[in-house]
Amino acid sequence: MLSDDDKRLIVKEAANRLENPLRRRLLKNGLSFGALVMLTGCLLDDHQSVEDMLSRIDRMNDRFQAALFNPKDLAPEYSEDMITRPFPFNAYYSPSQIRPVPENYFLKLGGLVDGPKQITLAELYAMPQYSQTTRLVCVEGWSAIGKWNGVRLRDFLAQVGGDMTAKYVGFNCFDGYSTSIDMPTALHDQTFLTLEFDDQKLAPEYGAPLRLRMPTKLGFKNAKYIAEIYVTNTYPGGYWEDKGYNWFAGL
Ligand SMILES: Nc1nc2c(c(=O)[nH]1)N[C@H]1C(S)=C(S)[C@@H](COP(=O)(O)O)O[C@H]1N2
Ligand SMILES: [Mo]
Repeated sequence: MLSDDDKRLIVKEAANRLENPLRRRLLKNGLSFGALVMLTGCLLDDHQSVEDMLSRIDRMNDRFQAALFNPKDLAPEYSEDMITRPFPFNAYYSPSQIRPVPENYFLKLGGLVDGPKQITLAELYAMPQYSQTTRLVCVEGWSAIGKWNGVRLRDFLAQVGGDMTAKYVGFNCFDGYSTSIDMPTALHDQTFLTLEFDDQKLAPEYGAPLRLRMPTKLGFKNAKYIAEIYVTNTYPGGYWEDKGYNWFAGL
């Protein structure tokens, strides 16, 4: 049997895991032990069921954010005189550890894709090009405005025969990094595979030769040095997501 103290601790931990906007919604009405049991369908009578409940809360955060995401809402665009120079570099390692990607670069394709299994940079440049001047927001507490040019991921998926009814698009990177996004975000107007930063070919620190850029998601979802893109219905996770960062990571 759980003591009242145990129950209080469990509710507290659950509340900590909740992220806005779900957090605001649930805490407004007071989050009780009974409400948690009902909400997650977990009995909360042993250690394992508490763990299950907490991971269900993580998925609930994602679902709630996904439900609120309006694929037609555009993130703000800025004028070019507002671009942050120099633009910050960030990765899970220091700048001295940046390694150039292979010279004979090509992008691999995997999963639910009908068309080619690989794509060259020339083929990417041949697709319709768009530009965005938007703010990149890092969870570590900084943000910066930059200009990125490239192709819409939506156009790209159409061209390579990606299954746009699938749930996820995953990204594997040359530096061992990985991330994944929901299909509605993949199809959003401002979700780009970018080839240029500040009207120049992407520099090594900013993800050369190809990076994902989405102003509707936190910085860590914006994969640099993309080696492979795959389409899947199996939850792919990612480098930070597997360490407990919120997967949806919407802005
Ligand atoms: N391949 C790869 N992509 C990555 C990262 C990384 O470590 N490796 N870091 C992410 C994080 S946490 C942020 S904030 C942005 C930073 O992009 P920037 O270096 O262009 O500012 O890249 C994201 N994409
Ligand atoms: Mo970040």
